[in-house]
Amino acid sequence: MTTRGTRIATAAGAIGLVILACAAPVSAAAPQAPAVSRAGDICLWSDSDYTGASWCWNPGNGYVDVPPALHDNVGSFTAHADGCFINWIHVPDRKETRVVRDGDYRKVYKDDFGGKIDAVAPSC
Ligand SMILES: [Ca+2]
Repeated sequence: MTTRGTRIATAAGAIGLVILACAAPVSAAAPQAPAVSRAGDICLWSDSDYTGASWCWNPGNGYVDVPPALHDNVGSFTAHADGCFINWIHVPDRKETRVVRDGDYRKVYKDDFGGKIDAVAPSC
């Protein structure tokens, strides 16, 4: 009787811990605004002066096609990581690239390579 009661109490305690562990990350992530430029990211905006639709890439993501809102439509960017902007001429053998270095930024980029960007990758 005593042994059984202890087992149930232990099981209930374990379930309580699991619920707490699952709940914590959700409440911690909720206040985060989208597309905040963090260390280690390259962030792109659809308009100049870091405005409009935005999206951030991290080198750990590997090669990524930019979202539709930013395809051939990057108005500004900030880089807090090294990377490579890619414009595909003919997949997979012909591309134009621009090396991006940690610390690079452009307030106005659409009249340059920003108007052509299709993808971001860790290196060119
Ligand atoms: Ca393009």
